[in-house]
Amino acid sequence: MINDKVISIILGGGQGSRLYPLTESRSKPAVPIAGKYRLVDIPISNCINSDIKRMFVLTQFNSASLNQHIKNTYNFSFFSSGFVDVLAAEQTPNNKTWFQGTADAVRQSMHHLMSHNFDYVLILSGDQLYKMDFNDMLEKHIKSKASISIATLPVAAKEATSFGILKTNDENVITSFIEKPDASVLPEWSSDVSDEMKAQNRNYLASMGIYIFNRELLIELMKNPDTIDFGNEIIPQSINKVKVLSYQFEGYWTDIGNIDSFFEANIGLTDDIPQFDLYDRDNSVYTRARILPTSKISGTRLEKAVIAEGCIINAESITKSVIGIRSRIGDESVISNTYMMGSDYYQTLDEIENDTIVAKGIGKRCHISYAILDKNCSIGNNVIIKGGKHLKDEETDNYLIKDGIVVIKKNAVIPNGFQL
Ligand code: ADQ
Ligand code: ADP
Repeated sequence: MINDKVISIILGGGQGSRLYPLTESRSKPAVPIAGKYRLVDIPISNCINSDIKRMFVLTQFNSASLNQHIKNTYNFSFFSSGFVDVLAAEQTPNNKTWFQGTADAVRQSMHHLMSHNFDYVLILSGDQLYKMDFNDMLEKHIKSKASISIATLPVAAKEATSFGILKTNDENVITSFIEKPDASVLPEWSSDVSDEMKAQNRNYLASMGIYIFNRELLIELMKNPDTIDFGNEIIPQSINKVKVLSYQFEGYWTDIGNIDSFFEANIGLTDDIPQFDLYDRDNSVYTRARILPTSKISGTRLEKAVIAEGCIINAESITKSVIGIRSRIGDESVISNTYMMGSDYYQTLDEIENDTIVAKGIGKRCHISYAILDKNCSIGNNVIIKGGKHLKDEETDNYLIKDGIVVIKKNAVIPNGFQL
């Protein structure tokens, strides 16, 4: 089987500064999404569903939550050669610097790869929401005798400046590539796309940051210490030197690298038919199997609410919101357009009933909208948090406002009566 010849490298994140404060105490792959998963579960699930079972997750910042999650979730059977290993930036006698860019991160991990048998390396980003069958990409890569394949997707001009943009010939071979082009040069970079894409004004072919490299080529490229990044150096320098194939993808794919896109991706799951389908019998999204009770809901009007296991909810209403594991929401509270990540643990009844401390979860008579509540937040009674474009960017010990979205930090305590 060809997938036995593949090792996957998941780029788990540099500093993750665009997702701050969600990355304040954990590495980006460990950021909780969709009420019960973590970011890294998306590329790992795509690999498992494609029968690719050897993965390295590269991260700059080695958090306890990432290691714990991977260790407790992806236990491959005794008879399988599968593994998911976290490789954190490490200092060795030969290398005193941390990962600089994506290529540098892969370079520093090559010695771990070399002890395995493989013909192809599949390089993935850790902050994207999508489902893809990598086998199809791999088959096309092999069939066309390419040295590198890049998954590509048509995008509109507005987004094109944040991606690597490319052009291909009739055989889907990439003939030119520019990383994050300036808007002024963009018109020269449009491509002939399908009628459906044209109708949506998606005329630019973007790199999805998903690459297949042939083993010997990657080893050779990694010998040059001056190339730091795939998008800035490795890819543009390889075009017209080796055969670089474009693998066209037209399904749902979104980059969730900043607070705004992270919020939209999560709230998008509450749509009637979400673009990212978690209810797909052929492509499961895997995560840690927790022993949690069912959710208990009383007197709450639910409208487009996605609710994870183990919650105790007495709110008045929950609209267009994702409520994560072990969340507790008190009487008469009104929640809309909110992603609540939930709690890592339950408090005892004594703790919840103790009036001198604010209990975990959301108290009574609160109004919360356009917010992300990180894990283990304690929101008192009568709290009003109304995000929206009227709010200016701001940061305090307990919260950060970015693009109108209020992010309540992990473990934050918001006192009774607080208003924003
Ligand atoms: P960007 O996403 O801007 O563009 P980059 O910042 O290099 O590129 O990140 C790619 C992935 O690698 C992200 O998941 C990031 O978190 C991770 N990463 C970055 N530095 C890392 C490090 N030192 N260690 C581990 N992981 C790291 C890239 C391409 C574009 C393409 C877009 C598509 O360069 O051409 O269009 O991806 O999203
Ligand atoms: P995050 O999801 O924010 O990255 P972690 O993964 O570090 O958080 O923490 C989650 C784990 O920590 C869970 O397994 C949970 O059981 C445990 N945990 C954290 N705090 C507590 C606590 N105060 N009491 C019991 N367990 C806790």
